[in-house]
Formats: sequence, structure tokens, C-alpha cells
Amino acid sequence: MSLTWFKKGTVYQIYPRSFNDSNGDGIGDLRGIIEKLDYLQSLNVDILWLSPIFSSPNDDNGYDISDYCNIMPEFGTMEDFDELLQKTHDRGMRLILDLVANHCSDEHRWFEEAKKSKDNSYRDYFHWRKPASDGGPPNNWKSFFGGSAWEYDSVSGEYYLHLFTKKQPDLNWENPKVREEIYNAMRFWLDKGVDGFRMDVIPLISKREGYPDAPNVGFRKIIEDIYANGPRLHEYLKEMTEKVVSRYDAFSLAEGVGINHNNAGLYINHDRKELDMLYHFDILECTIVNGKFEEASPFDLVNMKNIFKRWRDAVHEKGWLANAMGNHDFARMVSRFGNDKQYWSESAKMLFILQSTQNGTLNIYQGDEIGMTNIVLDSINEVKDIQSLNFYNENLETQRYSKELALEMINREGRDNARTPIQWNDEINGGFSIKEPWLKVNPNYHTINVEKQDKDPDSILNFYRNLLKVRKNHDVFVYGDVEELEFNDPSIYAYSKVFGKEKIMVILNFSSTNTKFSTSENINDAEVLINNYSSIEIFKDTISLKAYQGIILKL
Ligand code: TEU
Ligand code: CA
Repeated sequence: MSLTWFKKGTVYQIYPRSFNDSNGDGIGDLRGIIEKLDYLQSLNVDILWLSPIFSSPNDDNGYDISDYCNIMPEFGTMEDFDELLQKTHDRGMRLILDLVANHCSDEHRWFEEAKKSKDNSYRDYFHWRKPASDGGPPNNWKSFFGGSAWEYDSVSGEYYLHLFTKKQPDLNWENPKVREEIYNAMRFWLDKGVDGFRMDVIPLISKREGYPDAPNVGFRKIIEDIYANGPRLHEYLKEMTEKVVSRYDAFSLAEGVGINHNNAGLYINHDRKELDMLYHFDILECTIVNGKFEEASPFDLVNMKNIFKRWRDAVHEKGWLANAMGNHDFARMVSRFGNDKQYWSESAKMLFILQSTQNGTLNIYQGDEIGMTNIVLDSINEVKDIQSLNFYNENLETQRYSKELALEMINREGRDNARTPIQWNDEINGGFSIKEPWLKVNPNYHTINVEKQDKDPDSILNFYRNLLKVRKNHDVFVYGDVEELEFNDPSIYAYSKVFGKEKIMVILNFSSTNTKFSTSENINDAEVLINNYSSIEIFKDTISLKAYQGIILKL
């Protein structure tokens, strides 16, 4: 196994729209990120990942790109970007961009041309099909964001495919010109010095021949069997790596939608030369059964242990994972897996101990370092996320749930939870903007904010900083092999990690009651590397843990 900067480096995901607004229009921007580079450096993170910053009409907040080689005016200019990249590098950090290559915006020139006529030279950049015999969509595929995945175009009398919103037409990767366009866009940014890409929904780029109907199974299964893992996918990934990524000191971080532990190796095994790493959806979706806004299951620690274990076993020594427990598509980590009320600080810290000691490149999502929590939106008018809005509107038609319940589900699972502006201080709008932000600031910014935590040595923020510093000095955190010490206990998670002569032990109490953990290891002389409380009680072979207490021992 090779030891590389992008394995050891910690990734910090920035959702630019919600990070920091420098010019008072209520929208975060590139200069806002530049202003906070010292802060980012102070976290001890290494690689900044920017969610899409390219020209976009923002139907899906930038995940609908209308020009791959330009900056969205709301975010700034190319000069701002160049300055951001330079200043990031000056501080010894790296920067990766978010490549949305499965689809573009319907306002991209390619699509505007393509819809002009059937013989337009861009027509074949997209997936067009004749209507079914009843005039309806060509097959039963559903969009990730509700409704049919096909939109009728009255000019040509054909449908085009959009796995996301109808303003996000899927690109036809079978067309070599499309692939070359994407590779050229990648080269454009890599030549500027960008250090890699997070690859949005990359498993979806190869479509199944003949666009077969999806069977009547849960949506997750449909994604795996019908939308993702298509027949030419690995050919495309090999080509992209060979022609582009491998020519630079850069890496690819795939969004692993539709990938499971059985086929993951096909994407990330080193010898296949496809992708450098991926984050899967099993942890992110561990409380979601078939899809968002469907049946939900309560958080279950044993299930989480199983997920971590089966992924570790699956990629062991052959490939590399990225490790995300939250991002801009899911509710806040501390609200989902911790206790965001009485044990907010303790559980946020404990979850970070877990995340930073599991395998794979550590991916932190903005705001988690201060324990930002879910937000309660009081009315549908406050909801901004297109996925949540589409769900709500579809539900108005089907009346499957009451309006109240639908809003409650959005508040529990909706993407706006993770997208509320960063809470910088106790001033107006949490210091994010002088103007009313595009999405409501969580009213808890008076108690949860960066400025306050910066001054407090016991804060979540300073806990993150310290843990990342310790992690940098101990390769065992990154490269060690995990050995489970306790697998069936519903509230204790304990494992050791070994790398060469280094050994650490991680013990976490996922409950709000005091508990004890005994081990056959000799822990009497162990050094307490990390502890989210000020003390820990170790007597002979037994450790007494308080509510949500987590520790890392060095043996
Ligand atoms: O997400 C892909 C994806 O699968 C998500 O839509 C996910 O299923 C959902 O949010 C969780 O229920 C990526 C981006 O991360 C997301 O922000 C984009 O909206 C989407 O692709 C389309 O580009
Ligand atoms: Ca702005």
C-alpha cells in the first residue's frame, strides 16, 4: 500500500453558498472563502473541496453547470478563483473542485443547441428517445428528485433523460465528443494547479442499453442495478484516469452513489487505475431504508459497526476509501448520530473520534467542527432545497402524508439542514452576511458559533483542531488495521488500530448513561491521547465511561 498525501490529508468540504458572504448580498462567495483561509488553516485540515463554483442557473445550487470553465458571477470572478487557489497553496493546503459530469444545465450551450433540432450537431450530447406508444415517457425511470426522469420536448416530439431535475439533462458519455469536452474542462482546471476532483454521481455516467424499465423494488436497489454501474462505466473511468488525472499530481474522490461493498473494488482497487477513493452511502444513509422521505429507521450502533466493518474488509489493502459522515445532502451529523440537546458537545466530539479513527481519507463537512445542528423550518416557504420542495409538491398531489408530516420529514432529513449559513459569531445573521441570507441562519447561532468556540479551550472547535494535530503525528490513525474489541454491544464501540509498532485503542460510549468497558489488553500504562471529558477512570482492566464519553489510548 502506498502512503500518499491524499490518503493522510484531511479533506474539508466547503459549500460556498453558505460559507461566508464577503459583499453583503446574502450569498457566500469566493472572496468570503479567502477571508477565512487563516481559519481553515487553523483547523489543521489539508485539502479544501469546493462544492460547484461554475456558471450555473442554480436550479440545484451549482450541480447544474452551464459553463464548466467559468465562475458563477454570484461567487465572484476567475481572478478571485486564481487568488483563492494561490493563497490556499501558499498556506500549504490543496484545493479540489466538484466535477459534475453526469449531467449539465439545460442552460448550457450544448443543450440549447441540442434542442434546436434532431440533426443539430449537439443533439447526440444528450439522451433522446421517442415517446412510448401511449405518448408517455419512454420508460418508467424516476428522477432522484421525484417524478419521471424524462421530460417531453415539444419541438422535436422526443423526451430527454434527466436523472435529477428537468433542468439537469444527462450527458451522453457514449459520444466520444462529450468525453473529450469533459476531459478538456478538467485539464483547464488542473493546468491552473487544482489538486483533483470530487466526482459527482460518477457511477451513473454509463446508461444501460435500451433503457430497460426498472423493476418494482426500492429506489436504492434501482439505483444500484439500473442507473449506476452501467456497462461501459469502467472503460470511461480508465480513460479519464489515463488521459487526464494520472498526468497530474492530483486525485479523484468519487461520490459512491449506487456502489456497494461488493463492487467497490472495481472502482478503487489500485491496480485497476480508475479512481483514487470513494465515499459510499451506507453510513450516510444508515437511517434511511429505501430513499429519503420514505420509511426511516432509528439510529442503530450495531448496524453502523457492521457497515464500517464490511467496507473495511471489502477494500482491505487493495483500495482506499474516503470517510464522510455528513455532507451537503444529509442532515447534520450530531443531530442524526449524536445527541444535539443535553450532550451536544460531548457527542459531537465523540463522533469526531469515531470518524477520525475509521479507515479512509477523512472528509469533514463545514460546520461540523463547531457542532452545527439541524434547523427547524416553520413553513414550506422557508425551504430552499429542490429535492425537499419537489417531494413536498408531489405529496400535495398524492396526499400520501399530511402537509404537517411532510414538513416534519423535510426538517428531519432535508438537505437544507446541512446548508444553513456558517455561524461565525453572535452578530446579525451569525456573522455570515450583513444582509438576510439566501437560507435562514439557525437561530442557535447565539450559542453555537466559531468566535465563541475559538476562545474556549474545551470547545468542539478546539477539540477538532487538537485531534487533527495528534492525527498528523500518528500514522496509525490513517494506515492502521482495525480490530474490533466489542461488536454486539448496542452502545459501546471499541476497537484497536495497529500500524507497525504503533497501537491505539478507541472506546466510545454512544449512550447518555454511564457505562463500563473491560478489556484483556494491558491498559494500565496506556497514554490517554484524546478524551472528550477532562478525566477518565481506568481501574485495572476496566474503563468507566460517562455519557457520550470517547477516548483514544496509546498502548
Ligand atoms: O448527489 C447525488 C445523490 O445521489 C443525492 O441526490 C442523494 O441521493 C440525495 O441528496 C440524498 O437523498 C449529488 C450531489 O451531492 C447533490 O447535491 C446533487 O443534487 C446531485 O448529485 C445532482 O448533481
Ligand atoms: Ca456574496
